[in-house]
Amino acid sequence: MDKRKGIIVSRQIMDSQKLHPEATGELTGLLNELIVAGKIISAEVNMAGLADILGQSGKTNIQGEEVQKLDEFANQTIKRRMEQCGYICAMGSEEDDGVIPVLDGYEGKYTVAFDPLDGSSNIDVNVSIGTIFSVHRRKSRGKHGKMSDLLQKGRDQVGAGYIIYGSSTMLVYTTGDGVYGFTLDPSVGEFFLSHPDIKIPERSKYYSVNEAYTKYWYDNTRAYIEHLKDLDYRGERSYSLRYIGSLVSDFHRNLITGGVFVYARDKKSTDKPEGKLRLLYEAAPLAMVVEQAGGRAITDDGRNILDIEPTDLHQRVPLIIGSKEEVDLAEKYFTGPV
Ligand code: P6P
Repeated sequence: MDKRKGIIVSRQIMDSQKLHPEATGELTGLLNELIVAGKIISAEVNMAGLADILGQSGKTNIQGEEVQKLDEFANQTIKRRMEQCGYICAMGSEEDDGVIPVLDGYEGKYTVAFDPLDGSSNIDVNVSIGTIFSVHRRKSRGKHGKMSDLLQKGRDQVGAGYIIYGSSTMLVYTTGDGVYGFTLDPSVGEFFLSHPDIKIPERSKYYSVNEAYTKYWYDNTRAYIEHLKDLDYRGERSYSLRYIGSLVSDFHRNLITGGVFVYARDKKSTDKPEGKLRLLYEAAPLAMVVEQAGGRAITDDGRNILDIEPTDLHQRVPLIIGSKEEVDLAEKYFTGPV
């Protein structure tokens, strides 16, 4: 069936809202604003090679990383829409230092934390990249949102998801009632439901890890990866290594086909003792998506990503995320004797 005659994303979001009689429509409005931002970013990403928007902006972000021009564009696009949508009280972005306020008089009851364009090192070589977002209900009182409204654990998210700018642009999100995937038809500028109720296969087909770091891994990580290979060698399982170096792309492929993504702590990055990936706007939103799809997300000492109490907007966290069987196996390796 031509899915372009199917369900559009605004109807799906409205249907999800109807499951919650107490809902006031603000989360629906917020998601629709994020979707518009995604469409704007998608158009720019797809023209990147032509529109002199590749390359570095000459700026450095809070992480001390070179900011790509498209990073900056994506960040500004989302901030401009969010600051005046009236649904949120505060924002946090991978590209910005602290709490990003909304326009005076436009405060709402949610917060959003986002990575505007994850995988930006791949932008100039035409590899898929993505926007990741996480939505919480504000907790504080008073006019303006506070950092405490952003520093909430993943378990308390009311919505989470990502937009992947790849061979097609897809939105994948959850509000706690399953995971839904929509594909953008750029000819009409509409997201159509293409992946209803996504469930991640219980067993992985792929494992995703940067094997160049093998010498830097701690023993349990090395033992776990070697065990996956051994299962393959003994014919008990069959894996392929797929590692794009773009978290959203590696996660999305594993979500659809079954896979486990591993970015544990290592001895390589002394400035990143907790690993490279960020909790609030990378690990936690993807952990909500994967749990809603039947998978799991843990740290390399067995903690559930969704139960970690954040202490800093940009805190990093080790991440093992994907198919239940392989994450269960990882938990054994990361919590038991090696
Ligand atoms: P490495 C991209 O820079 C990113 O933050 C994630 O999207 C990706 O999974 C990871 O870094 C890749 O890191 O160290 O393997 O290059």
